[in-house]
Amino acid sequence: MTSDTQSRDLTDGFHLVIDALKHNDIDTIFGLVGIPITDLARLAQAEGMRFIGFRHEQHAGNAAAIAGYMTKKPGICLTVSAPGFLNGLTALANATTNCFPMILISGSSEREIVDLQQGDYEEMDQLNAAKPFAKAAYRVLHAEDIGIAVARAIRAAVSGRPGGVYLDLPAKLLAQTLDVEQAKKSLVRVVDAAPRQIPATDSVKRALDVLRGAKRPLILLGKGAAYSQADADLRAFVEKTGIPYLPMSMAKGLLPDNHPQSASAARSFVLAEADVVVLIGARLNWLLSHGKGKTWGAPTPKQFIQIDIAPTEIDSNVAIAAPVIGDIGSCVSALLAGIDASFAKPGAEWMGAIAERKDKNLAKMAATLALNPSPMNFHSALRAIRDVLKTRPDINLVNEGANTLDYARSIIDMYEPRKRFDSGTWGIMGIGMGYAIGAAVTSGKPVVAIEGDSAFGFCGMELETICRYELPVCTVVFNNNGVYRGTDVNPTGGKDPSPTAFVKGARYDKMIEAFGGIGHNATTPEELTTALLEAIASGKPTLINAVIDETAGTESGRLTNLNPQSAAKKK
Ligand code: ADP
Ligand code: TZD
Repeated sequence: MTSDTQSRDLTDGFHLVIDALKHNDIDTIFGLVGIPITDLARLAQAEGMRFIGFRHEQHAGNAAAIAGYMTKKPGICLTVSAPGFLNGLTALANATTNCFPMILISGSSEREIVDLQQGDYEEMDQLNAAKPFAKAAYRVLHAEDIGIAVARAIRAAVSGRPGGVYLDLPAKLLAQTLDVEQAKKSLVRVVDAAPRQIPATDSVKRALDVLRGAKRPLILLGKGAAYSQADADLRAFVEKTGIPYLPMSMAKGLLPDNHPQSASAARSFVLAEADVVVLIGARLNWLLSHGKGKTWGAPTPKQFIQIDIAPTEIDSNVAIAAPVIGDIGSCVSALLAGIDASFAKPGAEWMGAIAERKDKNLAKMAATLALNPSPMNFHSALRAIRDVLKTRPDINLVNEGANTLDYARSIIDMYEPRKRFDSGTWGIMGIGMGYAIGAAVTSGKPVVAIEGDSAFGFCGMELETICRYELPVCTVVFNNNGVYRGTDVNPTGGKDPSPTAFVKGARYDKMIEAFGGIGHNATTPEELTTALLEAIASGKPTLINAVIDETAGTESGRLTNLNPQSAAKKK
């Protein structure tokens, strides 16, 4: 080093990455360290950011994604190169699929060696690998570009339809030096990262015209509506129009599930019978039977009004009569402005038919929930949890599994927005502990994670992370000894268990005890209630092994029809 460079004040790539994130009010990184980013994580902590270290990158990525969904700021996940990056990529793809804003930042190996495929440590062309799974992907080669790259990544993640963004940081970049003054000037603070997108007035008028012609209208709220944080306007729109609504699973709580206009308990009926459906931040994908077929009461013609920020979502599966393109807040407030005293609320016939269906279905469900079979089943266990959670609407609920997901979604009511996090658009298993950690860290509130035993297995090692950071997470494992159920046997009579079977009578509660957490084994709804109340009151990392009848539940939960059936019979 010359005396000239020694005398100048220098900074480097490590510092610039942290400075650029902090410059944009990002205060938390979820990640897993190693070459070349260990010092980056250390520096983040030293500079006052929160670094939450995981045991596997997929869960760090899931935590970042759910933090993004909760806050409308991109969640940050930091990984090492090739394998660490690939572990995080599943979470990035899941975030993009679910429209959650996150940024996966990965260190990468030497460009010259990677591009000539000369075999570097953890060699991989990560930028190109990330592209199909991300909304955008960028690489930074010069320290003076770090500021603009971070700004670009933030804007790409949160503007328009949110999604996952990949940022590739080659090892050499982190060590590059830059003059402090020049470095300061290179930082970019993103102005208006997700600008309002105002819908065209003619599209609003068209939507109102269609709505006025409806005899049996229905509003469908999706997680895009929950994400938009337009809570007051959404509620006003539902209440002013008087239209019954259905929340998609993560939109539960946007209006409290016990709202009189909720049609959840008459879901099949309203989907089949409605003549005009207002989709607000919900896609007509498999979760809504693609907007056609028996679910939708075919061949009854339906008219759809669809509010979405992504114009290409319109007409994805069926014709949309009235698209309204813009951010949900702006679209809903524009529609609200057109709902005056002349707007006729839905007629008594439609509302009466829904109420009748609701009463019938709720009475049926109440009878099932009142049963106390031994061993406990999904219903009696979920009744116990429901009754506890009713008293704590502020608690975050994470939920995955097959039967465990399907039953919990319909049995457990939500009362506040953005408190329910689940398998989402992909129906993915393994999000549980990542989402639980992300939700606990982001909200500072307790989390209850209701997990199928198979689902939990994808992410169980993160119990150590939960214990290490002393997070108020109570995991309830619905243990029925297998994937879906625990009763399958090997048809050959051989020693290997069936593909769906697990060790019988496993004690998942012992796992958390290994890390200093609190374990409970619950075999009755009463034991489950006591354990859950204690867990919530203590705020301590807890795992309840809820022993569920291994014959309860069905293959693939409610998705049995998606399993291909072989027509050929083996002799
Ligand atoms: P669900 O699974 O709950 O039905 P989806 O994930 O299928 O919901 O749909 C969410 C939709 O919301 C996506 O099409 C996305 O483009 C849209 N979206 C997300 N954020 C906004 C926003 N702020 N304004 C308008 N639309 C949004
Ligand atoms: N792998 C991944 C990543 N996601 C998946 N959805 C699956 C595999 C397939 N799968 C399901 O769709 S549900 C499920 C698997 C393995 C587990 C169901 O068993 P469980 O829940 O114990 O979690 P229940 O309540 O006992 O049905």
